[in-house]
Amino acid sequence: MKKLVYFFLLIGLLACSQQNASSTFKSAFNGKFLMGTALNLDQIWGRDTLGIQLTKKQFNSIVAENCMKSMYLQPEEGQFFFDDADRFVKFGEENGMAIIGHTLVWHNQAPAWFFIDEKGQDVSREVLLERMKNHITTVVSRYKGKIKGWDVVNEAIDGDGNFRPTKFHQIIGEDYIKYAFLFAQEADPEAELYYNDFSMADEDKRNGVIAMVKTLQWQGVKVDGIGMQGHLIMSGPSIDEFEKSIVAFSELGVKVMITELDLSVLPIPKPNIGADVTANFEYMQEMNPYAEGLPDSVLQVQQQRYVDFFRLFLKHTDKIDRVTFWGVADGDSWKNDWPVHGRTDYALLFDRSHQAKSAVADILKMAKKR
Ligand code: 9MR
Repeated sequence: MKKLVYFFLLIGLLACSQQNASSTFKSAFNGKFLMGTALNLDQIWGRDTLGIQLTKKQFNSIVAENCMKSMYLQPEEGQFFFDDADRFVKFGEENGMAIIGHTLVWHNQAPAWFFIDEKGQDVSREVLLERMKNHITTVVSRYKGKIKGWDVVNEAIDGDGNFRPTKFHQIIGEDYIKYAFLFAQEADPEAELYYNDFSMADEDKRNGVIAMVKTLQWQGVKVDGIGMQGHLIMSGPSIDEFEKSIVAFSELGVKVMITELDLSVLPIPKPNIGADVTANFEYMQEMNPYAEGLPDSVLQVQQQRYVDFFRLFLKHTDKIDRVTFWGVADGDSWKNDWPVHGRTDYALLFDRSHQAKSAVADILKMAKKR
C-alpha cells in the first residue's frame, strides 16, 4: 500500500515538473525556435533584478537593445567603448544563451564623425568603406565565437522597396551592404549574418528585400537570415501579409527570425510610420488613453492578436529560427516614448510588475500541443 502511495506521489511530482518545464517560453518552444528578449542597460548591469530573473527563467536568447550600436561602441574615431557590450555578452555566456549582436551598420545611431572629415565635409567612398571595415572588424573580432549571429545591416530598404537614401548609400553606393557582410564574415566566419528591417509584411518592402538578398546571393555573399522586426500595432499588419513574407524570405534559402516583437495598444498619430525612430509627434492627452490602466476589453484584443501571431509562428517552425521580444516587461518598452514621448503603452507580454499577461498561458498551451 505504502509503495502504491509513493508511486502515485512520484507520478504526480513528475507531472508537475513536466508542467513547470513547459510553463516557460524557452521550454515550451524548445526544439521549435529560440525565444529571446532585448536587454537594456539596467538589465545588463543587474540593477533591474526582476527583469533579469524573468529573462533567465523565460528566454534562451538575448540581444542588446542599444549598447552595441556604433554610436555607443565607437563614439569617437578609434575610441571604442566596450564595457556595456562586454557585460551583455558575459551575461549571455554565463546563462548559456544564444547571443545576438545588434547592429553593425545602421544609418541611425551611427556617430556623426563616421561620415565627415575634419572640415565637416562628406568623406570619400574609400574612407567610409575603410571606417566601416575597421568598425565591423574590431567589433566582430572581439566577440568572435561568442555571438551566434549579427544584424549586419539594419533598415537599408525604404517603404517603396528602393534603397533608403542614407549616408552609407549616398557616399558608398548600393554595394555598402555587400561589403558590410563581407567584412563581418571575414572577422568571424562562423557567425550567422542577418539583414534586419521593419514593416517587412508590406509588399513593396518585401519585394525590395528579396531583390537585395538575391543580388547578394548571386554575388556569392553569405547571408544566413532575415530578421523581420515585429513592431506590431492593433490594426496591422495582417497575419496573411506577415505570413507571405515569412514564406517568401524562407524561399530564398535563409533562416527567418522574428525580431523586435511588440504590440502597441495605443493610437498612432500617422499611418505607415513603421518603426522609423526619427518619427516624433507632439504629446496630446487623447493620444495617451490608458495612462491609468488598460481596460480589459483592449487587453483581450491584444491577447488574441498575440495568440494569432504565435499560431502563425508555430505553423512555420521549419522556417523560423528565433522569436525575440523588444524588451522584457511593459515598462521597458520603447513604445512608451515612440512616436509620442511620455505615453503609457502595454506592448509586451509581461506587465509593469513583471507578471505574465493571460496571452502567455494561451501561447504556452498552444506550443505544447504542437
Ligand atoms: O528600442 C531602441 C530605443 O531605446 C532607442 O532609443 C532607439 C534608437 O537607438 O532604437 C530602438 O531600437 C530600434 C532598433 O535598434 C532597430 N529597429 C527599430 C527599434 C525601435 O526604434
